[in-house]
Amino acid sequence: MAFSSSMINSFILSSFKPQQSILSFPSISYGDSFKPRKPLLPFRIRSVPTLIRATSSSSFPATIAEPEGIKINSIPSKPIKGQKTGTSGLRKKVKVFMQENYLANWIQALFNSLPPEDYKNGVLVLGGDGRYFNREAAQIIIKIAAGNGVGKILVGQEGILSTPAVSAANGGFIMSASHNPGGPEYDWGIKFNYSSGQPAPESITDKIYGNTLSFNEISIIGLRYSAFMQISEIKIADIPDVDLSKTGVTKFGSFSVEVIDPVSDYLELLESVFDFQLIRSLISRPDFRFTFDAMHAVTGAYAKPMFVDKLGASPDSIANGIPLEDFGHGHPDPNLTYAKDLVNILYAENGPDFGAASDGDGDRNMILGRRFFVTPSDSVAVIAANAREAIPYFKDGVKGLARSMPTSGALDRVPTGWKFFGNLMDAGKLSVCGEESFGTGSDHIREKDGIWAVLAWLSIIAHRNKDKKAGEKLISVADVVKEHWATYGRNFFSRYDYEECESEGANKMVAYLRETASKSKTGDKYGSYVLQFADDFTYTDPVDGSVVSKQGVRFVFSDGSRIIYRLSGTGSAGATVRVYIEQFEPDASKHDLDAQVALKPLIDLALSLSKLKDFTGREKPTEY
Ligand code: VG1
Ligand code: CO
Repeated sequence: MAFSSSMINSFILSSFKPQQSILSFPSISYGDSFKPRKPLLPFRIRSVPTLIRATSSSSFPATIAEPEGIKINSIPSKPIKGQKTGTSGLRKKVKVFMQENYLANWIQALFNSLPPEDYKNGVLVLGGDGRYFNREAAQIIIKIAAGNGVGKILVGQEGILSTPAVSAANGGFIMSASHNPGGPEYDWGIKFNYSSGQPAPESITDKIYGNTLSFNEISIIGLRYSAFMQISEIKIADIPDVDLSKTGVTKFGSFSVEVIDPVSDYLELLESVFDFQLIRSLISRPDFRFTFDAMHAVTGAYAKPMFVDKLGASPDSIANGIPLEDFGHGHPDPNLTYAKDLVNILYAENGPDFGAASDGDGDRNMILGRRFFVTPSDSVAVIAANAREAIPYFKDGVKGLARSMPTSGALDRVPTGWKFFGNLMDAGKLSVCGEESFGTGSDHIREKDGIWAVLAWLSIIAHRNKDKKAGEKLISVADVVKEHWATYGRNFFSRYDYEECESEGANKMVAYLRETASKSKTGDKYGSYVLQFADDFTYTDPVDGSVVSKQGVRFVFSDGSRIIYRLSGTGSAGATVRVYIEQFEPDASKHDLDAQVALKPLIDLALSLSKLKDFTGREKPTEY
């Protein structure tokens, strides 16, 4: 794409707290050396005096440390297999997490993996999307954090704090399985965001995984000394459950828990990024109708304060605005399948002009115009193209743009998962980025941000219509996207998901594809397509040089068409096969074709080339 590395001027937020102004940095271009954004470790937001004194005891449960006024117990535990984090945190069925010590082990392993100076007596943020088991999990996490010497926990009221809001507060724990469904039979998950609020890199998550398995080693050494030390321990504070329903501070000796309003700071941050006055002027027009579907997930807590109270939307423009533990039996994934109700509203006769939805933890988004769906790949491109003129945060231009590898053939810069964007942002190389999986965001925080994307789109539409008088036809979402295609060409894109396949078949298929790719050579014919190259994507982080391999098998053809195969890293059971299909079309007369029609020959090739049906037994994808 034309935007790949147009690095112009830059400006970076200095830190999260109330942004009076956005700091302007002198012109920086790609490749220059510059100072990374100063990392603010999540546990160092405020300092709390050191009061923990370690003591030893062999009584059971053993008292191992005595912060002023509270007792800390040592609970014995054994290693638990399978706690490896995937694309974004650890996700399992809620029943798995409810097994004895399952969550506690992982949290303890995490503290065992961090340098003590990063958390001892420091402040930790705890948030979540309101799903089933978060209440119990919050209490477990609070007690283990206290047991390990954290000085203070900031927790969202009722345990609610969206992924973007936690990132904005420079990181911590997020209790969420994101877009996966919730409830006793469904999914639970936990993410850990580190440093400047970005998802923990693999160097940390690998260490945590190692520690979940190495409880044994500790116990073997311990055997030689004492019967009690042979058992690995979870350090847990002996304090009562904390009331998370009201804001305020509860003190337990030197440790404290502060229940915070989940919305205000995050809202303030977004006010410093966008021109709220401009957006308000659009939303209050009688000839513009807006609707937002919170899918009974975390953005329910943000939608009214943001869209209604600040931006003047009518209260009935918010659908499913109350966060529920089971998302109202829904699947909080903002796409054409799971946000079908919203799609029906926008495609109905005389539907609204603008519709949006967000996922479980508020980091994904879907944007719709009247009878028009904006693909996430187009969304990030359109935002990037219009950012400078419509969004004050980008008034001096954008520093850089990136898409995850499956999102577009143009960049091929980062693998799948937001964790790979954080370093580029900290290094001042990246302003706007997106994933085909309904994730869009910028360097105002270190996560994708659903509400940010909605505000970005509203800003663009508002900007384009700001001089339109009442009665004049407004420039619509569809107009903006079509104009974009006419200028840059259209990338037809589709993703096929095959959920919960049997792992063995899925793994065999990937192995087969790897082998096919490694044997292939430029010029090989695949029907009417001529191969440019095929490989298994490896990503080298340009900032710290870390390398991740096996990120997706790619077949790229001479006309720029691509087929990519990878296994999901966010499922809670079995294997999910993802097939990404993309084809570039410069000819504007073909831009109105349906993507499935335009991509039919390539989709057929993708299925035959992989022998997907033979390996997985699946006739049809699960969605899309
Ligand atoms: C999926 C998406 C990926 C996204 C990840 C986390 O991963 O494809 O683009 O970053 O989910 O998003 P996978 O490995 O299942 O393809 V979220 O909103 O679940 O934190
Ligand atoms: Co999410």
